[in-house]
Amino acid sequence: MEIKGCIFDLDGVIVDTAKYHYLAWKRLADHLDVNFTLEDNERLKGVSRMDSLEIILAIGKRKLNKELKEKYARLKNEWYIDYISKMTPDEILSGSIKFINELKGAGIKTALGSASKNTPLILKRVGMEKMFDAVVDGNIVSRAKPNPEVFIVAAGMIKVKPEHCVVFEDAVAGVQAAINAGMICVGIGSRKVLAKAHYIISGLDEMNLKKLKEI
Ligand code: B16
Ligand code: MG
Repeated sequence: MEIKGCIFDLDGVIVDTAKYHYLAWKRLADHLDVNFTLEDNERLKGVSRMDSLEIILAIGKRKLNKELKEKYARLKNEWYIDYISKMTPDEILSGSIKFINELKGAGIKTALGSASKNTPLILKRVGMEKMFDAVVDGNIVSRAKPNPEVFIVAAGMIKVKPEHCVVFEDAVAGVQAAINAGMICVGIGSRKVLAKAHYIISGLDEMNLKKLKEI
């Protein structure tokens, strides 16, 4: 297979914002009297904001009407924005910039494919707003991973057919979205969790052009 495009998830692949999502969700869970643990937080990775709230409510066996759900999702996001507004380029995960520049040098197109509506703010804070040939996020697409929409739209924007794209993902829902898009998926994390990924690494610092071509 000839690789012509690489699509990167944001949270967990380029930056570690999962810790900030956790702090903000934990604060909301405490407020709602729901016992929410770090282990529970794993289930929220790659999942949309409203679906994440639904998971937390299910954990606490709580039921809320639509207005209250919207209110709490907004509140969580305000707290989350307080955290990410203080992010710096030091928070870019190791190996990301080096690998993306290597791809560019080889003429391989790059795109970002994230569920987060806060993608523009995060990219700005870490100084990566001009890094990718295309950015597709939760403001552009409406169907959450594992729906493949985010990756299909990204491939369209960089004008590469899905079968020539490789996706880098850290979440179960994201790996499934890449597979649903008909793309090769490199999972970032553990083989046990990301069982469906075609290849597993622990972070982009383990990846380079030579390895990519051997996949
Ligand atoms: P927001 P990714 C995802 O980002 C996160 O992994 C997930 O935990 C979060 O709920 C989702 O974005 C929505 O984020 O509330 O900022 O719109 O992994 O797809 O880059
Ligand atoms: Mg992710």
